[in-house]
Amino acid sequence: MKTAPPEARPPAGAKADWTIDQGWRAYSAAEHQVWTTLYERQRDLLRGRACDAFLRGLDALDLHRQGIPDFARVNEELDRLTGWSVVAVPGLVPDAVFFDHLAHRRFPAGRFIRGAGSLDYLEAPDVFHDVFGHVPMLTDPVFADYMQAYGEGGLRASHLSQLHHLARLYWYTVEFGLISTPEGPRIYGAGIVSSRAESLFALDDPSPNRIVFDLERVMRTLYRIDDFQQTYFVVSSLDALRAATLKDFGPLYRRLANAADIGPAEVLATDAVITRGSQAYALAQAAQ
Ligand code: HBI
Ligand code: FE
Repeated sequence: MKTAPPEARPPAGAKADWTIDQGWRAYSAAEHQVWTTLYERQRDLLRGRACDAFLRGLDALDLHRQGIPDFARVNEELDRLTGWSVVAVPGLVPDAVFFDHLAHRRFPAGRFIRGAGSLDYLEAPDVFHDVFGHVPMLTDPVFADYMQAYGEGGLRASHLSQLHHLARLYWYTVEFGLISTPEGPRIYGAGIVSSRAESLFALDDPSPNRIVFDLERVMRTLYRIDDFQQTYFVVSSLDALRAATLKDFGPLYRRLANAADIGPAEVLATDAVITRGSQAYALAQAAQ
């Protein structure tokens, strides 16, 4: 995940906390149509693939009604459910700004939406990635607690220069996390649910590893920002994910300071392996 340089100032028109007005009335019919196209495609695909908490959140917030959701309308229900709100930002914001918003139950979401010609890939998070991908899970009280705890941890990690370890935790849970269910792994990560191809790849493809979530292991594991993940981590429950982050990270950070990074495709002898991937996809991509 690329982030804005730490010394950056808010762009013109943004407030000191980098928020801007969503300007919902300014969206064109074509932009609303892009949302509706993406929404309808993913909603059908995710039945039976996304976890229950995500699907419940998607329905509770009624994100389909009028194309790109009006954050003010979404926030009425979201605030009632878990005290979270969505705030519009111009794009990626500096880590410290991002963590401060999360610590105060505000999720920063891009206001722009990808073009109709590039439905399947985008450089920076757009409103579909942020609101369709991230916001439904924020209706779940346990995940809502986790995201706030992550923000508070991020503010502390910034001062301990352990941000890169914490960014991996975010990447392998909030963005690309899987959760185990009696029917098998299901998706909760925003980067997966907002991508048609990766919603299929993450669950069905024999290529990636699927390994039981372990906090320290995840925080040592490098990740890809330019293609499908080579390893997905599977939490046993949202309660377990929250519990993992509600403990003191001090001793963990001290161990991490001397621990070697783990490659994105590596499988360790100590891993609880659900799927040992072939990495066929990544190898084919590398051979191109
Ligand atoms: N800013 N708007 C926005 N959205 C993000 O997801 C985001 C960010 N800044 C930093 C960031 N993510 C990552 O560095 C997190 O891992 C902290
Ligand atoms: Fe994201």
